[in-house]
Amino acid sequence: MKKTTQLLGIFLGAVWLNLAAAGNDVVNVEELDIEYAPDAITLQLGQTLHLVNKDPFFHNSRISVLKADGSEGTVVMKAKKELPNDETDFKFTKTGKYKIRCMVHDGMTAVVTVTK
Ligand SMILES: [Cu+2]
Repeated sequence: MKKTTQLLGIFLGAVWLNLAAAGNDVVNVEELDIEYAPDAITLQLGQTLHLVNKDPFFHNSRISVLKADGSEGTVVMKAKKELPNDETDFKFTKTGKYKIRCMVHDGMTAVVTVTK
């Protein structure tokens, strides 16, 4: 009986984790055909940006602060080589606008708006 209870606890824990992962805590962005899809992303503080490389070659995404004049400021996530099917998670710590840029594909960018 004790073992059954333990197993049930583990099972319920796994279900809860799955539900949490499938909920609103994650915002998915695909890297496909040398574009970010979507390329305009809004997420709330606390949510995780989840990048998935769906292309058969690598990307190298960097995230920086997007300034009012359109230029890029402080880098908040250093460029990271993402092989096919690689998944990258990033959590923003401040509200504002950010730019995701692939360092190997000119013009492959996305804008992220982080709200409260
Ligand atoms: Cu790329």
